[in-house]
Amino acid sequence: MLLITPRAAFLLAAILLLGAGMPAASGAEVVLFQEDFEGSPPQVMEMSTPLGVWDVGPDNATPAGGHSSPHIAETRPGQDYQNYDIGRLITDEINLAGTTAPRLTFNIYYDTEPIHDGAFIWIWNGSQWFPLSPVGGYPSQCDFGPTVLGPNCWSGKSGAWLPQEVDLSAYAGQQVRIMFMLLADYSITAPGVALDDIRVIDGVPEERGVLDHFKCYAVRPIDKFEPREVTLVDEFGEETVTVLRPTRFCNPVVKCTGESCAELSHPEAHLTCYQIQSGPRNPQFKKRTVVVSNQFGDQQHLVVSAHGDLLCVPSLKSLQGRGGPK
Ligand SMILES: [Ca+2]
Ligand SMILES: [Ca+2]
Repeated sequence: MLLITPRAAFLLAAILLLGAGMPAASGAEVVLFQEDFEGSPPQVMEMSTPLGVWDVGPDNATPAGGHSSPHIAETRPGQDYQNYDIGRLITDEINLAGTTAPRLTFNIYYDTEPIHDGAFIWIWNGSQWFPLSPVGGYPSQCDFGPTVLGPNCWSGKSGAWLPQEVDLSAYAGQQVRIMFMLLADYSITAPGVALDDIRVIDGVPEERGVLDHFKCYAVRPIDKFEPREVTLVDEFGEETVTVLRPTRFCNPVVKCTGESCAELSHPEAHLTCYQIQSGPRNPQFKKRTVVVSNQFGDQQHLVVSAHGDLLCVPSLKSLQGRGGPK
């Protein structure tokens, strides 16, 4: 989303181009369940019982950023979990009637004994529990000892809050509950697991895949470009930036792997990218870790370390302009 300042009328044109160059989203997101632990009581059926492991409170121990502040759900706040802990946080019932492609998203932070203690999620469909797996799979395989089979899990140190996504399409039309489980074996403990921003959403996947790949070229402006100030709002926050100059022009590109080539979804949609500079009054950028999955690898952990330095604006292109060979 862009907030337009009075001095940034040019971006209004960019937004108009966004409307002209790219189709509107085909279906709005429908939020079926949302729990950020900021209100009370939390929408959970079971948390502190039977063994009193999970609780909700202000976050005093995890890295900054990556979740809604200040409250989180965490195992044994202020202390390590205990040997043999079985911590179950089970949501209220979530109605997936009428959904087509429901998905669960949440943020997790964990610091457990590697392998032998860890967390995982299951789903209740009204009659039975089934294990769930995040998109891209769990990062570890746990071994809780001889009495529990080793499920895949989140275990060891996450180092940061990590966003997770789980496909719930198999449960469309059903009434479900989600269980977040921490299991600990008989020795060695650690701070535990924290959760926040649990959401179940429908109506997203068709909108994916409408984005083409882009190949970007270095450009310089022929006409003088007047720097201007705009305010940008995204999921990392709001900042006011100065748009300095166009530096890249990007074409949608057909990419072939072996003999298989993907067709362009929107051959008319191009990008023009501008170098931007963060304004002096913006708050200091807090580093955060994101996990991305694409054809070059699942669950790639990336540290986002600085304010944005490039703004890419959807653009229409004409080859009839000035400027030398076509
Ligand atoms: Ca929160
Ligand atoms: Ca242990």
